Amino acid sequence: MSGGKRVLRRYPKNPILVPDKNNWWESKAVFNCGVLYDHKIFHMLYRAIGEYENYVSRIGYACSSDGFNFERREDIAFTPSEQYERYGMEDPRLVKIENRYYITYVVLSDYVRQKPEVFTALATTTDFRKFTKLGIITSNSADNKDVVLFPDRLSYVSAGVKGASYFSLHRPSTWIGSAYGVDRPSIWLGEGESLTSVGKHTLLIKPERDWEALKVGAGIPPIKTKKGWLVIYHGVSHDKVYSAGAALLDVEQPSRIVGRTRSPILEPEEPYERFGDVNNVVFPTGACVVNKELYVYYGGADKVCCLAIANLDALVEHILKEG
Ligand code: BMA
Repeated sequence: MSGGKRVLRRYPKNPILVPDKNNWWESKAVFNCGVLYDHKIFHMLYRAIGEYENYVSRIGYACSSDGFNFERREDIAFTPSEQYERYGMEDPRLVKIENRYYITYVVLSDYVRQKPEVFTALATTTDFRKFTKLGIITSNSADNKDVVLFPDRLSYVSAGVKGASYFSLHRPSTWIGSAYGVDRPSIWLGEGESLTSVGKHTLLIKPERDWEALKVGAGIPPIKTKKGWLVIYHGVSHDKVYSAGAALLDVEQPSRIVGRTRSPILEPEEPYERFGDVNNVVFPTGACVVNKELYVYYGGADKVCCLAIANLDALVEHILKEG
């Protein structure tokens, strides 16, 4: 048993959200949820599947006062309406920036070319009822998903002038080869003047161990701790097992990694993680800190939503100890 498994513990009553057979658009699978804790309410947006023929994902909303028991809204919260969303909206990640909630979500699109491609889009809301869609934020031909935004702008001084940048993590799958310095899809740090334009990209986390050998992708939006930005990401092994690892980035200079786990902090073990629409998947997409505890929300086997909890300080120490 790795040390990480003792740090992040599954909620014993997992899964916390399962498909609802009586509601067509979420009758087959509900998974990969973004969760945000604000004013004592846990807001959740989750990916929902209602049919396997076209496998179009829609997004549902649920909320909770304790983080365990979620009450869902009957109607689809956030539905494909734009040309670029017509094949579905997947894996919402939630973050609050300057009093607005922002959602990054994956879209499968053929609007740029004839063949469907993977992009990430951005939307914003203040009440989880009315959403404003801000369009695609990733570049063409990069096959880019797992985009998470940092919750704060970070200040800098350049040539004596003060400024602040928005940061994100993203995973451009086609950025591999000698020109990119990496041979497997990796996590990059994006920096830009606004949330919709990224001017600078830095290679951040690339696959290093067997459990993440095939590719890595950011999971939760980074969380600021005293020892650095906490990043929880997924890694995929050669036999397509999705596990979760963690890293810490320097608070002021997030391109500097100050710690990273060698072994997963969570890997598929329970039946709801091993058997589903895609077997052997734990896929973290949301997290919140409540009374020094870190609640990590993740998808189990592309079928259900689950929760695991760690003491935040203990997890940070574990990451620093691992290297
Ligand atoms: C990734 C995404 C996730 C999914 C995972 C496992 O590429 O599509 O939505 O949970 O694969 O199938």
